[in-house]
Amino acid sequence: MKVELVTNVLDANTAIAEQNRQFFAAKGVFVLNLMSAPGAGKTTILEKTIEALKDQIRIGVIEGDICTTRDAERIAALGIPAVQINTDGACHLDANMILRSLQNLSLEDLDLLVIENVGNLVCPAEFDLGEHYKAMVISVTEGNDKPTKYPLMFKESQAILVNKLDLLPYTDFSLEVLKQDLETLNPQAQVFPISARTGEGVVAWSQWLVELASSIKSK
Ligand SMILES: Nc1nc2c(ncn2[C@@H]2O[C@H](COP(=O)(O)OP(=O)(O)OP(=O)(O)O)[C@@H](O)[C@H]2O)c(=O)[nH]1
Ligand SMILES: [Mg+2]
Repeated sequence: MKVELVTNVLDANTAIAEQNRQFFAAKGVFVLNLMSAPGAGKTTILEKTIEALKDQIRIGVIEGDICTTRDAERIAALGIPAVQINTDGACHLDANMILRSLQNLSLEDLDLLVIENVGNLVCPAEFDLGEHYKAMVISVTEGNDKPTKYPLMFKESQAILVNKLDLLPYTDFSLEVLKQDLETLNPQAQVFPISARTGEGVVAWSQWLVELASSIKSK
């Protein structure tokens, strides 16, 4: 009997991710993998996005954290289906965790599924979950050196949200410098300056999501 050797853990992950992607396509759900360093504002951005889009599209959220159900509780409080995955120490989500969590979500009832990954600027970008697009958040308090020091997530993301714009005057962060770095790392990325605190920029970002969710329906 022929034995298939899976050469590494990433190969195994990619195979499950591909299954997830086919499943999402069959259900007509657009899936976004949202990543960032801890505390950049992923959940707060999601809260604002849900407020903006709740009456336009049907959103569901998978929350990934090392421990606690805090983020899923924040999302569920807005009346949105939310599933919490606890990774028990792992610094990223993987495709198998997503596959198992789908038992607790009714994909038929969703247009957009956002997966909030574990707060970490490195590992989550290495693992395909079966999403259609990746997006990441960098907050202005993190410094302009992050794209060049931690390039993978910036390279892999179709959208880059620059959050905490309300704090810009108190930092030395420059949007221009970020855009210059992205010209080398990822010139195709959509950049959305945003403040989840004040709501600035939420409309443009939300509209982008609506267009993606409707594009998958029309396929
Ligand atoms: N001033 C300011 N604070 C913000 C903004 N967005 C988020 N915060 C704050 O930043 C902190 C972290 O926000 P979260 O949304 O929990 O960040 P997160 O990326 O989901 O964090 P993890 O899930 O732990 O990785 C909270 O105290 C938020 O209130 C913003 O636009 N401006
Ligand atoms: Mg969060």
